[in-house]
Amino acid sequence: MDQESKGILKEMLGEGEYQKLVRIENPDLHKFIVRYVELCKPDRVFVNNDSREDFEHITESAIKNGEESKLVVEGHTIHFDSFYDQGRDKEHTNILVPKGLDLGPTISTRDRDEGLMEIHEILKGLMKGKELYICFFCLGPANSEFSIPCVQLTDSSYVAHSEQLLYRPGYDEFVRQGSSAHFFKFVHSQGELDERNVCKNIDKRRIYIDVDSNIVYSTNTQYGGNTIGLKKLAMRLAIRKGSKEGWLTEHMLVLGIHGPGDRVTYFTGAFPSLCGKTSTAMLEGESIIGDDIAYLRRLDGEARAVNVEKGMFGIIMGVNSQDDPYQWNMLHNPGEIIFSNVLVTENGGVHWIERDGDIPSRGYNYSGDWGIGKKDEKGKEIQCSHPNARFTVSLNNFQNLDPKIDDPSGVPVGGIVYGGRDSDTCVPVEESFNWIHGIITKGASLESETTAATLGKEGVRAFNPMSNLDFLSVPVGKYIQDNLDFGADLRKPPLIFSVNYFLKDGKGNFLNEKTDKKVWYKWMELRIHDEVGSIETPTGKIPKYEDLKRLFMEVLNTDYTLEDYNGQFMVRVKENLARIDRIKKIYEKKVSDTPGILFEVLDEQRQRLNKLREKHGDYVLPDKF
Ligand code: SPV
Ligand code: MN
Repeated sequence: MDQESKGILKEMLGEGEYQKLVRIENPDLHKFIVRYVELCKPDRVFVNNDSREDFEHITESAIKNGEESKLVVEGHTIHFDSFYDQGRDKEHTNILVPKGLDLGPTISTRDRDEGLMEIHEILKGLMKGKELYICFFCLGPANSEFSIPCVQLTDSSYVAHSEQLLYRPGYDEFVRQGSSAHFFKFVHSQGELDERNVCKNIDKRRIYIDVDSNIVYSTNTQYGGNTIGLKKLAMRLAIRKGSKEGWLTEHMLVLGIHGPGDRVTYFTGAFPSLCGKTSTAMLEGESIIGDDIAYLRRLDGEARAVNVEKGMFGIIMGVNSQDDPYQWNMLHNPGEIIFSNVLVTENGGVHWIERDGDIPSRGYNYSGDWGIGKKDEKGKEIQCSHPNARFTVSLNNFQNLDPKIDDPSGVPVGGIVYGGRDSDTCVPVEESFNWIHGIITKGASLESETTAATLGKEGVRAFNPMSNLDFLSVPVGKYIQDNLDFGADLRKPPLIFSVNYFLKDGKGNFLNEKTDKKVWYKWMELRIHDEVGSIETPTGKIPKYEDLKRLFMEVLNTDYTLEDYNGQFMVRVKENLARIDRIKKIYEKKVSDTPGILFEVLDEQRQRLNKLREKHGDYVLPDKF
């Protein structure tokens, strides 16, 4: 580092923090820090070297600053985001694109020069009165081909605390890599806060991703999905990096399914929000590696996956003792948990939508003092907790954590699962014919029906390829091609499946129990090892009745009837044809770089379905194949 930068840094940081920082011999890092400390003007700077005292400084600051408050159970705290800051702000989350780069109409972008000018204007003096936390992390396991070092600058102790729970520490990795480190950088400021310690200037909420310099900026927001740099913001940087280097960043859980004997077969799975991703990752009797983001690489001709994170920022709505035993136990034991946007009861406990027990008649929530019947400005009733209320916890707190979570070479991927909310088209579980067929008809064709918990109209099918659309930073067609290429020369590509937990009968009743998914995963596990047969339909391979009957008895101790099977696995030709039309139209109209093979594979599927329709009509039972 040149003398001038050193001098400035020492003055800004004070001797103790300066010494911690300069142990990392990386001039780029120092310049970056000088630049944003000078611009944002925090009162103090804290450098976190991952020591116990430094971790404690952050957790204690969160309480002292009022960003979190202690709850009655040891280790539990509550954080609130502004009433208007309860989810990802898609409108103001933009990839900054230099002139000439076109990512297509489905990706939200902004001119790079304009965006950088605006965000630097917003950041001017924005940390006045605050402490700036400089924290180092590692995405993926340490000392591994997967690792990406990251530095986070934030004036929010809640964000720093959340990241401490969610990501692997990275200070030592920065020291080790010195000036050779290529790292992602995040600058976050929550901006001015009101008397409730929530953001005041939501109109200046911006999340800008500069893929050119690998810097992400986030201002005037606290909600984790907008601020926790290493989560969805880093995903955009990693997707671009992977696209250049030949690996994938996916919005996927990683799960170990326990087969016969001691066999554990690993799956990754992509599901849009509120489609059963967490409950799948937390399947009883199985083991979790991750619930949200995975990197996939080809190592020695094999697909391998890691969890990018080491903790969970989980949706709490609907968690109950019956369906979610692991989450329930974790949430009801002492341990470090940050609850966000749930109801705090009068005795310092918490409550949320669809938790066991009665809803307390009053308490405190994201709207302030709350009582049953409270309404918002538009006259809409405010529920006890926000539908997107969450808990943040380290995966170490779970009894079902898989021992391979930190394996530097990841876990081998036996199967990949794509699932959306679909009331009338896809069968509960189906295997694709091969990698290309799976990527195109399952991943690239993924849709999900909107729910009451999301904004906008209910029941509208939203196109969401690989459930990754919100996070793409390369054109959609290029991303599909990267996925196709990934499987091309693997020794044994993972099998690709679709699942649908939301199929309904004509009267609007669900055709499956929530627990049925346990059986689907055991069936897929056996398919991967070729230990069970299947039936070929025009859309893929479905289970045979006898196999499911046996598995339902073994896994759930229930009698699975032929009537249930027929209702669930009937091929819905008409709806499948309509789906192909919808997907094709989107790719034709909105994705100018769609790989040609996508249309070929969809056309072949259409022909198979038309042929079946000629012979057997629109609704065809499995015994016809
Ligand atoms: C999701 O919405 O997919 C999440 C939560 O995992 S967020 O961090 O907001 O992206
Ligand atoms: Mn997610």
